[in-house]
Amino acid sequence: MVNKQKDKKIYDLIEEETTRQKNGIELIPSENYASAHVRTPLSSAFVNKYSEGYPHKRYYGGNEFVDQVEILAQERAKKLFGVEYANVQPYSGSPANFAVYMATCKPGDTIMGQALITGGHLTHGAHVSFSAIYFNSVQYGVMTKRKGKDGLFDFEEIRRLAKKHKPKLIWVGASAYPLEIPFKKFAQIADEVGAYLAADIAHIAGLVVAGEHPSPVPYVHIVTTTTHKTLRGPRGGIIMVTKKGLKKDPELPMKINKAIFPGLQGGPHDHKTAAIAVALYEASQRSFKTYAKRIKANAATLAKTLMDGGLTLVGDGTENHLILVDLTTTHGAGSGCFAEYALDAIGLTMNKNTVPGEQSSPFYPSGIRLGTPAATTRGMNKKDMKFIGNMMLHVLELTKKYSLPDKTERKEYIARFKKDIDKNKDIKKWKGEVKAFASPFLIP
Ligand code: DSN
Repeated sequence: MVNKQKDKKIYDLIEEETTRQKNGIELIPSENYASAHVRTPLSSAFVNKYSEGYPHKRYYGGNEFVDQVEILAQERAKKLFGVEYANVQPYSGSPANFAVYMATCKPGDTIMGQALITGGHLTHGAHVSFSAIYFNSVQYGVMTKRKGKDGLFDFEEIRRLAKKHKPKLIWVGASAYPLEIPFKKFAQIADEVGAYLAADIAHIAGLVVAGEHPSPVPYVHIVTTTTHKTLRGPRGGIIMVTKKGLKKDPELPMKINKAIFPGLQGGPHDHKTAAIAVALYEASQRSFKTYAKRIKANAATLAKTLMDGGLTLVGDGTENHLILVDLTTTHGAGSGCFAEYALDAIGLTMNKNTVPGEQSSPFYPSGIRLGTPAATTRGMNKKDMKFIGNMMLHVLELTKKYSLPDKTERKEYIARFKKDIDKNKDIKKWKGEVKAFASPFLIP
């Protein structure tokens, strides 16, 4: 606890953020609430330590307990995900992915990943990221309509691109994809062209370990994840190598270790490693399986409520924790920014997002992305999802009258829109209702 007398400014900001979280409902699908057990190591004595290197091979003294913590985290990750090797030092998901590039490619090599605008991640080859600046990035997209078991993936096109460009590394895994990912299909293509296949399961890791989403482990060579999304740990990352990965390249673990340190990072954040170990323990418990099941059941109910209310969902629903609302036909291209602002104004936090076939731009996208991991952690159930869905429908009815103007008029128009929303009587009333509804649900 920050002492109010010693640093009132930070004390007050923490109080305000705590109140914001309590009175609203967190629906950003990549956010969650870590338990008190997970949060405790973050302010433990491990926060004071430096430990460059790996267990029993450090560049600093005094690491006998850090070593045990890191080995415990590695072992728990290996057991939980069913992999041969785990590096628990990445500061987060992007550095984890950077290290995978360093371990498998040379600058200039060709890599392939799902385009950001269609739900992929920045680090899978988006033109503004290191992954396209230092590598030759080929991007695959998704279709606007699902194709049976393939979801939104067009495997003919992905295979064609892979055969044409012969990437060294292919990424599978997304930040805004509402359907199950058919890892086996990606593996067939990667194997045909001799590429490394890396699954970035940051969003779905919690579902995977609970058996609520098929695991990529039998099919891919490398798995990366963040630890703070559905996995419900502290902010951090893990890189893993599967049996198949070891078979392709027995030196992969060594290459990944070297890529993380000294290639990319300095001292690992040992306090966080301890928290990751606790989170992995929690995720191995039976209660976590129940939690993951409920995340999906809640997402399905919320998706149905929104569709029954006339909204269009990418993939016609959800098969995981995430929902992507495509507002293009109902509200107009670029209307995600109005939706995000107005929903936030009543305490429903989610993010504007591009949609497959995007007709606007990443800063003024045509969709909103939401999910149920955090609300489920607070104990909300299917009935509560109906309340959230109906509140969203009210707000989105109200934002229908706003549409994104030309670039020249945007600044003034959006400023006027925000003023309208801030003084709107219905918004104020709904904000009160969301607060009354949400505040009794405890945050761990
Ligand atoms: N920022 C994360 C997300 O929201 O999905 C991806 O890294």
